[in-house]
Amino acid sequence: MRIDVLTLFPEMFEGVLGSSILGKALEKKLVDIRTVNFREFAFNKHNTVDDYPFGGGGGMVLKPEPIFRAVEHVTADDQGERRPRVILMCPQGETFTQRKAEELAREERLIFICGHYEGYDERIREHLVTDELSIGDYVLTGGELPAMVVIDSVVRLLPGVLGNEQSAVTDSFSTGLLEYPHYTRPAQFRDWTVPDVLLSGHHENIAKWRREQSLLRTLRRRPDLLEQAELTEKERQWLKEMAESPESK
Ligand code: 4FD
Repeated sequence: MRIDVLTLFPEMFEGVLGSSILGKALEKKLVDIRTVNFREFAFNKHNTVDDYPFGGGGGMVLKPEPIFRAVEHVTADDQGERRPRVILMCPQGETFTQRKAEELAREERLIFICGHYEGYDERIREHLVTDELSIGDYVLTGGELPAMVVIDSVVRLLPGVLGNEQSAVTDSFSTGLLEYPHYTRPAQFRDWTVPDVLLSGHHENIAKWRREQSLLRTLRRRPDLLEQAELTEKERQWLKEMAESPESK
């Protein structure tokens, strides 16, 4: 996969792209990520990339020319085939989810546009962008952090990026339930012990306990997820009983 990021602040990406699993993925050439400062494509006297809004009002608006030119620059050698996804990070976009990460991970090319202003000239949205994404209902100073969030979640899904061990974690997310509680040594820390079942060595009981904990945790924290989750009829019935009787399990 190749990812181009159009930003006025390429230095913001250095730490994130150079560290941990993303850094390893780049080193191993499992993904090629390039940042492009689109100010380099503002061919006017002061290299301005923004301007006052037509019709008045506060704030600045990102001009179309530098963004269009930067996208045309990074796609200049493209062979045609599939048109790359051009993703605009903005609070009014579609909410980003694991499902969307899985969809983007199947692409061979992604282009991110990160803005810092009140908005983008609407012609960028209409004639350049294929996807508008938001990482959640809050406003940040720029689209860079949201783009890094999306890139991280997509790249970790690419073949070879995670070991087998960790890729199982993704599978458990796709069941649509929250994770069960994890414990490691020591079996007793201060006054706090680990649930007996986890020390029993009884794999069937452990699997049953973990499934119940996942179900209960999802019921209490994210009941909205239960509608989409893959549950047996027995599990739905059990959850209904748990929801009705507050005796905690
Ligand atoms: N929730 C997000 C994305 C960008 C952003 C910006 C219009 C603000 C939050 C266009 C307004 C860009 C998000 C930059 N804040 N700030 O994903």
